Amino acid sequence: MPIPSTVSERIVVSAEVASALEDGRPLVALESTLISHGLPYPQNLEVALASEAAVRETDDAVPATVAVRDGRLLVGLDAEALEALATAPAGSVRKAARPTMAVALSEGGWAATTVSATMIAARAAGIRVFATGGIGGVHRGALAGSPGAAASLDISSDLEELGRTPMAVVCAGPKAILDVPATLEYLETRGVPILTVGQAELPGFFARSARVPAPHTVADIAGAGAVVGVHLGLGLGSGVLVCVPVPREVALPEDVARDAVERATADAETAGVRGPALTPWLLVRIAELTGGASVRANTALIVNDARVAGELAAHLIGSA
Ligand code: PSU
Ligand code: MN
Repeated sequence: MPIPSTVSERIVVSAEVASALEDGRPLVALESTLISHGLPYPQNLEVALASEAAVRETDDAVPATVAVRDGRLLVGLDAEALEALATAPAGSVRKAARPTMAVALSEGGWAATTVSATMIAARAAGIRVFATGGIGGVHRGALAGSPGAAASLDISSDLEELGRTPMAVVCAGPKAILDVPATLEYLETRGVPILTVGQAELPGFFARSARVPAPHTVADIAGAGAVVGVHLGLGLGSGVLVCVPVPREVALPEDVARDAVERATADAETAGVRGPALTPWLLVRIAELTGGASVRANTALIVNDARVAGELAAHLIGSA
């Protein structure tokens, strides 16, 4: 029987990422599910390229977009690979998370990595900072169904990964489609510090505020870097969530975001959408309901997170 290959043996690191690792330069992992499942073409490709450029705004910082291809975990994609992922026909790219990584690796072809799968690959490659748009979490209705419906127990594997993989994950808050207070409780239970940069309320993904107090606020990215450095140094095993609000000029007003999320959630229930298809379905529905404004917010917040992550990675190695 052949010896199964480990995560490390399956990793293919691009030449640029490999030399950045060797030279001790700041590195930022980027995920690929938001390219294949989170945003429409061409915004998905624009955001993938702009995120890489945003990481590079910090001197010496190098982006490493992660995806699965033909049984390999790629860490660092070139422009051609990004385009292939962004233009693949709907439904042809799998969504690889911790529970679906083995299937994605055994089937051949492309798979996009979610937060959980990207963290697994980034850790094995030696990368400590990762930027995404919004993490997955406890879905509304996960713990208690609406009258007549059972609890779905749909809790993203992103949360378990944050509990067990030491890495800083920069986001604009848990996705607004979630039960945000329950998501915070889950992260607390799993030992994940949640740092919000520059404001007292937790960022609300499409909106500046989730209308939930931030568990802890740091003044700026340097302040976040200091806490992240201590947390990772302690070796507790868990990750750290760093939340930065969506840029003001494209943020959705809180009531607009809330109404769209509530309507989309009700529509998903009526349509019977559940499981891994739910998050992408809701994002598409919210885009329709907001006339595209949610997509503008989503793309801007992803790029902003990548820029912040580049700075954070530089602080962590003491070069900024
Ligand atoms: N951030 C975005 N858009 C996305 C995602 C994050 O702005 O589409 C993806 C991430 O890959 C995250 C996933 O891990 O959504 C969560 O999916 P689920 O709820 O099925 O675990
Ligand atoms: Mn799920």
